[in-house]
Amino acid sequence: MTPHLHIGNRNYSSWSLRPWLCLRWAGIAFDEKLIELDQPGYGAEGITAVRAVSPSGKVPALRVGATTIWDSLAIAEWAAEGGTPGALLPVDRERRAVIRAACAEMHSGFPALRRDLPMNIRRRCVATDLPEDTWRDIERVERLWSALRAANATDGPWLFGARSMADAFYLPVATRFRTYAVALSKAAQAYCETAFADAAFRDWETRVLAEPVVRFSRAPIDSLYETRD
Ligand SMILES: N[C@@H](CCC(=O)N[C@@H](CS)C(=O)NCC(=O)O)C(=O)O
Repeated sequence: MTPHLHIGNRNYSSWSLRPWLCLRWAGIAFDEKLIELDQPGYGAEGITAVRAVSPSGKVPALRVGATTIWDSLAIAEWAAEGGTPGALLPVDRERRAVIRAACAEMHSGFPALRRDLPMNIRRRCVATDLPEDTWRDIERVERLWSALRAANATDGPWLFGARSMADAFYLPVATRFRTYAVALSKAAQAYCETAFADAAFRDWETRVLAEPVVRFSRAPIDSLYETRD
């Protein structure tokens, strides 16, 4: 039976993009079902259509037969275990653990970056007056990317040389830096360009750009920093 991935709006839902990329990169066939997030209950895990498919009231959720996997990291791990060997996690045990550490840091961290630079793939603006905690998050991402790129430069253009689960977890962050015109080091910018050229990401982005532009009404995602647009 083909797995169903329930996702939120492609323009905004970074948590949906991550496992979607992992499934694609792992070569796993799946159907996707989009749920509009700009609905009553948003932000309170109270959207009826989401609650019908996800016990946490949040997307993504992957339905596999009678099983529901309701978290992006768990879906990514499921894809790594059952998809093309090595597509998301390498054979080397320590390397796998470090990739998982990078994914876990994203999954459980960077609250200020998420608050002040929400994913908004189609938008371009300049973020101004960012507070100190947001800059700390940005600087940590830059340090992480630079260190990984320096260590893995000879193995390929992704964070760990070859493309891995970590790239799916940080690709939405690359789009945030682009959306809000965050200036990056040369190495970090080159990494972003690699990510933006990925065929699966381009497929997602093409679909974002083909959607009618409707401003999100239940959170100020489309109006942040508006006076400086
Ligand atoms: N830890 C979850 C986070 C999922 C999440 O926050 N999803 C957001 C959309 S990007 C959501 O469904 N929000 C609905 C709500 O808050 O009501 C994961 O990794 O999958």
